[in-house]
Formats: sequence, C-alpha cells, structure tokens
Amino acid sequence: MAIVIINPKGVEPWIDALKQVDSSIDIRTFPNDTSREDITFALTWRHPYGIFKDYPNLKCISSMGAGVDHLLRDEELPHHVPITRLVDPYLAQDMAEFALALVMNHLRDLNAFKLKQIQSIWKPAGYQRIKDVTIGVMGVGAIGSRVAGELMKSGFKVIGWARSPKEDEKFSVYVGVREIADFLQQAQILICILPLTPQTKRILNKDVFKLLPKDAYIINVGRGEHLAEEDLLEFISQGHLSGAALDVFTEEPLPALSSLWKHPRINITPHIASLTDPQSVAPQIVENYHRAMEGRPLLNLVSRERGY
Ligand code: OXD
Repeated sequence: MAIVIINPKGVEPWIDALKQVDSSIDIRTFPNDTSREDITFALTWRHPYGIFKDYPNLKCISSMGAGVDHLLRDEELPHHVPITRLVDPYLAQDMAEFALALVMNHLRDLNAFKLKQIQSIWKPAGYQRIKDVTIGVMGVGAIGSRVAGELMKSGFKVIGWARSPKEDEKFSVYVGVREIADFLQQAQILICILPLTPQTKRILNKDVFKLLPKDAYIINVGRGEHLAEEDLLEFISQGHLSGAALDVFTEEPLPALSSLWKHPRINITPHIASLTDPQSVAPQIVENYHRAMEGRPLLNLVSRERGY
C-alpha cells in the first residue's frame, strides 16, 4: 500500500505535508516509482495520459486541485477507480479575494491610471459605485458560492447561474439554458468559475456576450477552454464589452505570440487566482487514503458523468 505523487511542478511540499499528517504512509514519486503494483492511491496534477494502466492496484485517484478536467481528459483513465478532488476553504477564500481585486481594479480603472502615470498625465475620471453594480457568477459550487458571498458582503448585487437548482443561497440562482438569458441581461460583470465539461467548453462565446449589458466586463478564473477567445476580441473591439481579466488559458503558459498579452483592455495573470496549499489539504488527502484502503465512502467524490 503506497501513495504515488505525480506533479510536474514538484513533489517536495506535498511529501512534507502528507508526512506531517501521517508519517507511516509509504510515499513514492512519479516517474521514479518502481514496483507500481504497490501503489494504491495516486495524487496527481496533469499526469502523462495513459500512465494509470501501469498501476494495477489503484483504489483512488485524487486531483491536486479543485478541478478534475485534467484527469477526465485522459481517455485511458481506468473506469473502475474512483476520482476525488480537493475542496478547501482557502482555495475558495483566495478565489473570492482575487475576484474582488479584479472587480475593483476594473471599476476604478487602475490600469488606465498606471498608463497615465507613466506619461506624467494628471487626469481625473469618474467611476461606478459598488451599490450600482450587478455581478453574475457562473458556477456556484463550493468556490463560486464563496466568491458570490464575499462580493455581496462588499455591497455588490450578486446573481448566480448553475446547471441545477441551488438551495440556501442568499442570492438568486438562475438555472440552466432556460434561465441563462435573464441572468446574462443583468450581469454588468460576468465571472466564470464553472467546472470544465463538454457542456461548458466555449460557453463564454458571442451568444453569451451579446446578451450582456453594454460595457459588461468578463472575468475568467475557470478554465481557458471556457472562452471563445476570438469572440471576446471581437466584442471588445466592437465596444460591446469593456474588457476582460483572464487568469486561465487553453495553452498555459500563454504562448508569447498570443495577441492577448498586449491587449490594452485585457488583464492577464498566470493562473494564480487560488493556489492549492499542500498543508491545508493534506488532512483530507490522508483521510481519503485511509478510506480508500478500508473500502469506506470517499470525500469529495467526482461524478464522471457530470464532470465535476
Ligand atoms: C484547480 C486549479 O483546479 O488550480 O485547483 O485550477
């Protein structure tokens, strides 16, 4: 019985964090893990596709993040092995704080003042007040509902959009294709935190943009594949959208030649909206490891059908 960690970005912090929770666990690291028949649990981020067929005794594959699209894209993912993801209050809170920062940067147009500063230009400009702004959050799962809650605490009017009805939310949640137009027509700022599934791929496209109010602003902190980039560029250049903040991209790192880099109305950040803290999530990984070994129900189990 052993865990393998598969992470091209480095394994040391993960080994330390898991060992602090349970020093008895046998931890191996890919690709130096010989004797793959010993491995019963895989903790992984962007693994090389097809490798899991070399692990005959896996009982659980855990994503190292909130998203599992990187796993489900592997056509050779073993069907019989359950998939889990991480649900962590820090991931949600960090995302909420980042979304708030992007929203305020946009409302106060701080980028424009920076450009003026570089040219020593003193030119005051007006701004929209928080109380006059409605923000639409697409995807109100564990992370999206925290984002919505924090924005509400700051005084924004917030509405949500989800695939299925949500109970107990303090804001209105519009549901499915039937209600998406009502949702979009009110969203002066649209934040996408959806999971990536075949249904949500390229959901941020011209059909959505044209329903948004004039001068709406797009924030994508979900996945790059949610966005039809060419539609975004077209709607910004037409003046229907005022701009966008993008933290995720179809190809990461964003290629040097991408026209997004130098676009004056687009803010680029390198997928840093909320980063998984190994110390914070290690207890739930260790708990799931023991549950998997003992055949007990797993925490944060993913439905392959839904894709999250
Ligand atoms: C995640 C991410 O899915 O960092 O956790 O994108």
